[in-house]
Amino acid sequence: MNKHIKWLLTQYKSQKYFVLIMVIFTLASSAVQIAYPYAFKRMIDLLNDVWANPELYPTPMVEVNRIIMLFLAIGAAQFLTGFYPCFRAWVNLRFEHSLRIFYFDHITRKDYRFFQKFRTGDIVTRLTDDLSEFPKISWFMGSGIFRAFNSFSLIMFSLIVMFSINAKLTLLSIMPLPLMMVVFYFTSEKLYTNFERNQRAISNINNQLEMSFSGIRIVKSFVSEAKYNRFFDEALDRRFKTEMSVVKLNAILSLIYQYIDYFAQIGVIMFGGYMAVKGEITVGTFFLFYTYLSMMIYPLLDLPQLFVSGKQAFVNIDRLDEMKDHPSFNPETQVGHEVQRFEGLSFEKVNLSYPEKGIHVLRDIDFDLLPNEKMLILGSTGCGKTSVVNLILGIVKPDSGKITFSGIDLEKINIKSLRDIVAYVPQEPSLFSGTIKENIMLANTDASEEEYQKAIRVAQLTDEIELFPQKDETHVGQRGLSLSGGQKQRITIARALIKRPQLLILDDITASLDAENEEKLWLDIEKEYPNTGAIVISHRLSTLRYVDTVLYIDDYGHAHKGTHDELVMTNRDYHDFLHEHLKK
Ligand code: TTP
Ligand code: MG
Repeated sequence: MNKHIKWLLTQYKSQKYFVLIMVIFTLASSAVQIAYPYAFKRMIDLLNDVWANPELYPTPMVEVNRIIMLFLAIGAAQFLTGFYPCFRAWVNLRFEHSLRIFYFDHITRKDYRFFQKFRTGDIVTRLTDDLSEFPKISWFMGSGIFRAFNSFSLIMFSLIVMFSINAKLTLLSIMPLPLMMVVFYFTSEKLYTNFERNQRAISNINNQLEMSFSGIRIVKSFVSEAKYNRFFDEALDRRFKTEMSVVKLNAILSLIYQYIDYFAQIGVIMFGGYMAVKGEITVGTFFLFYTYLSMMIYPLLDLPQLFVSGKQAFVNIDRLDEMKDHPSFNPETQVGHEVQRFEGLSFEKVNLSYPEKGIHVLRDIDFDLLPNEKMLILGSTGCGKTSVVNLILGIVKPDSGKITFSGIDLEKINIKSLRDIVAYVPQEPSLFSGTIKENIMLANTDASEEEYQKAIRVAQLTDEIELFPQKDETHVGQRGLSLSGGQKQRITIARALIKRPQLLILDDITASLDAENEEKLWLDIEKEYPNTGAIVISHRLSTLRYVDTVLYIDDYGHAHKGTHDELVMTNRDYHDFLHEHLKK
């Protein structure tokens, strides 16, 4: 079965009761629409007959009253089916909601390579515009398909009634049908490719916007506003062109359809009129055919639209599935051995490269870390310090070699349980929209007020928070735009501490704490969080005072571990590296 159809069926199954109500509603609404002209035809024929053969109708008012009752019944049914479009819109929303949750959930479990491939703006477009805008997925699944089903049942019901009254006239009236199919076939392919191009242009623009605003400070500091404006102009220009071609094609399509409608009506008037004059059909039948046909034309033209909007929706489905199916290292973070305690860590001949950049970063790395040990990673910029941390957190996988955590192979560990006992302060801290307190509590929503106060105290934030306008209830922007880099990082340190981690990883805290505050941080950690293991990356040599051991990564990607004194004595490169640093 076609994969899109399968996809749709799975979605419908998840909402089967709503779908069932929609089916019933749709059939009822078509039946009501069909019944109205039919009652009219009965009335016309009756009046005509009463007028022509009054002797057959001794009590004509009884007959008339019966038809009036029929009209009243149709009116009542029409009232009920009036809620149908409203219900349909509601079903659209349900689909939109459940799909967005489904794909969002998948995306949050992706690794960094996913986010390198899909820019934020692109992901946002796929989750919003692709899902909810007019001819897109959720509209298609509810309104699109059921409007088509409505059209289809309306046409079928009309045809049944028409055939049962006069087969010859019916056949003559539906002749334009094949013509429309041909027209559709030739235009749809083109519309499909244009639509896809248009969607790409929209994503592109959202990316540009996202990039320019999230990096607005960089743009401004490099005085490159004009360059960005030009980029944006070009992107807008592309979108304008693709959008125009979709509009043009749509205009041509609707013009063609209008003419088909026109010819079909003329046909009925000619053939039907002729047959009515000859007495082959009654005036009521002529009326019925004319009404049914004009009622049918629009749905008939609308049906091919289903294929068009279907194709559009299928493009969107593919775009969502492309994200969902993008391979990730840890798609299942919930499986594997659970670790409860941090009982040390070891690297055995670990190699790491970034194939997309063609660089081999870490070579045959060997080291052990004991449970309560504090280790400093030193090395020149770009030597692979952050990469070591990423390996431990399971964010990247080694090319070869083995990493064990608490004696268990990292490959076999439930990564989520590992991340529960390890806290990580990234080199580039990021905050979420919300208050400072919310940002810190994020890591441990069960933390008591006391725990919270302790964490901000140890992160050397207490005095600073006093200075904020609303203390710790101060809102920080989407990326904490109103805070300094150092403030942001100290908030992320507090966020890490509130987890009471067994292993704390601090990636380059040099910028956020001066020497004095760093000393306070380490003394406080020792006091308030005793027996916490730590891996620290720092460019400040004074950090050496607070750690037990050093992992030095040289410029060839080899690692050397020992106490500072041991390394100075035995490793020439380390000696030189420190020497260089001291000069700075
Ligand atoms: P890092 O591990 O980020 O180096 P570092 O942390 O030692 O550097 P810094 O002191 O500046 O923080 O990167 C090592 C190399 O690997 C570097 O050339 C960049 C590259 N790299 C990638 O290609 N992709 C990645 O995702 C990362 C983290 C690094
Ligand atoms: Mg780094």
